[in-house]
Amino acid sequence: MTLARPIAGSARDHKQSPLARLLALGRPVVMGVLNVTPDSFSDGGRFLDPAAAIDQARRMAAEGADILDIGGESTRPYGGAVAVPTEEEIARLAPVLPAVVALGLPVSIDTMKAEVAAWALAAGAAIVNDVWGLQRDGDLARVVADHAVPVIVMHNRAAADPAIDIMADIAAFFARSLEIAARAGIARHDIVLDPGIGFGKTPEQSLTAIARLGELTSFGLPILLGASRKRFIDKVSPAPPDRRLGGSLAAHLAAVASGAAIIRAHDVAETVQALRVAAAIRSAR
Ligand code: HH2
Repeated sequence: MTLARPIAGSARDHKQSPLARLLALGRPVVMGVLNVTPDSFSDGGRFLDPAAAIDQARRMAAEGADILDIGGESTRPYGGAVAVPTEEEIARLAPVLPAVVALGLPVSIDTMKAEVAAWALAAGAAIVNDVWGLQRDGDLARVVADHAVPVIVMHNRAAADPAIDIMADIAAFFARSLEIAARAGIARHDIVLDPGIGFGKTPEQSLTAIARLGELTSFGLPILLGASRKRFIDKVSPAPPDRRLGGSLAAHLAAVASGAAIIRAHDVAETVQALRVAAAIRSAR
């Protein structure tokens, strides 16, 4: 596969990325989720129509999102995803992504495919979000390095194993991803780590990953958490995906208290409000 190289690949060497600028604000950064898919686990089909997707992006921007995370393939944390060919994934994104970029917020591309990432970066995306932590598509690390953009490295497993020490597994996975990234020439300051709530984990392991999130700060890299509407919430307090806002907020507040720098959420207004109130309470001590 031949992937076009950017014209000025490392011209950003001495400039801060838009993500680095957000992280320097010293408050949690909110990433709004935009799924241009028919089968996402919580909102599949709602934003497959380009006009509906662009409206949703606009709404999330108005509600205070700092980053918009757009995906054209469901990662289906709980299995059952239909693999989407590259052309189909790009065809879903093509009528939406340029309009989302035009809103002026940094856009991340949620894909595990190098070709889709290269296409999205050429179309103005500024961050790559890989739910396989650079370990699925062997070309993805090079695309990220060539464009000198930040990458979200998420922990994942083909299947959950309740018998393993999930924190040790996450740490070992990150170590492998960091090695791949270093070999490809990705700058360490461009890497964000994400324990991958709901991915290859039992609900109990997802809870453990949130409870022990602080341990992952030993990598010295920003941490992203995406607990929004995920199934572990249902295990604790039964509710369908669109009724899990309370659980999502509880998990995200706990994550920020443990050092998470970025929160990935579907319900942007409520998430921004919860984070602001939690911060105000902290500073009123
Ligand atoms: N979760 C989902 C998708 N992408 N990326 C990161 N970095 N972290 C996450 O926790 C994460 C992610 C699953 O949520 P959603 O996008 O709503 O569902 P689907 O993958 O079914 O479209």
